[in-house]
Amino acid sequence: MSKYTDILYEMREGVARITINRPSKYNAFRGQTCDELIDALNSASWDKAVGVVVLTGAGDKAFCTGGDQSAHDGGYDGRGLIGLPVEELQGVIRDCPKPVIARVNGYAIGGGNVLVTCCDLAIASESAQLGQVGPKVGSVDPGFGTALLSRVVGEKRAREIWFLCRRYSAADALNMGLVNAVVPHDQLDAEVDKWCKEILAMSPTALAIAKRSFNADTDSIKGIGGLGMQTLALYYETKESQEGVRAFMEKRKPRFREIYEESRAKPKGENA
Ligand code: 2NE
Repeated sequence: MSKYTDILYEMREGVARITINRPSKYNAFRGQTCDELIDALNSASWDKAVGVVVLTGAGDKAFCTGGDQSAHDGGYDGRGLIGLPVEELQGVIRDCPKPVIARVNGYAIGGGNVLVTCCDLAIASESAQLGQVGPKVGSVDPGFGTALLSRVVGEKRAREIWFLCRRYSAADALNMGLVNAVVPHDQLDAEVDKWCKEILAMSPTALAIAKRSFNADTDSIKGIGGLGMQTLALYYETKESQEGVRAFMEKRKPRFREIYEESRAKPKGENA
């Protein structure tokens, strides 16, 4: 019996496949999901029989839609600064000494999009849609979610993605370098298998050195993320952030500007 409730872990012919298994929540992660992903990624990282890790979501709708908004009440339901150890999760993807491939089978939104950004490679179904929602729902993923994204797609694009919160097709994501390949949905597994087989023929140690060398250039972003999460925890205590979560759950437009203007009109110390 599996020790996991929110994810699936399968190991076959050198490939560890980790699946976020919460399709009814569009594979959004809660605290428990993050902890299980961290545990599974650590296992795959240090299992010598594993040569490649594939990260994906269950079902056809979503890869991952980020933090589970139904478990967010001025903070999420798990451990860490914001109730979700996302910075640790992103760190284990980067620290894993093997290539981690995002198999993008559907929506990669919010923190889900950040996971795609952190993975070494990404292969998407034609039906996938990618994008950020933070400023639309009272959140931000500082660190890898912003600064690494700008390394991947360029500064102007990264700012557009965060400031406008649009959804991008898989073809758009390919054009901007956020994914490596796009294939028809029914060919996604065959394509992922092909990439895995090619990687498995390579020297594992050379791959590990190459990955760490790529990472070395952007590892300072981890520090920015830690600082950012500290700030995010304070932001989550504000009415402005909480309005974003409520509006999403109530399926209505958020009243951000009104709340922001009201808070600025108050004397110092009454802004929260
Ligand atoms: C994913 C997206 C674009 C889909 O839109 P649409 O219109 O196709 O479907 P709908 O109706 O919005 O969603 C379908 C069902 O999935 C749930 C919805 O509530 C809805 O449930 P029902 O009404 O059918 O019961 N759902 C989707 N995403 C969810 C989520 N993340 N948590 C809980 N339930 C979710 C659209 O749904 C969307 O934009 N989702 C927003 C995702 C979101 O707000 N993510 C969190 C961002 S913040 C974050 O990830 C984060 C971070 O990156 C770093 C630190 C902390 C947090």
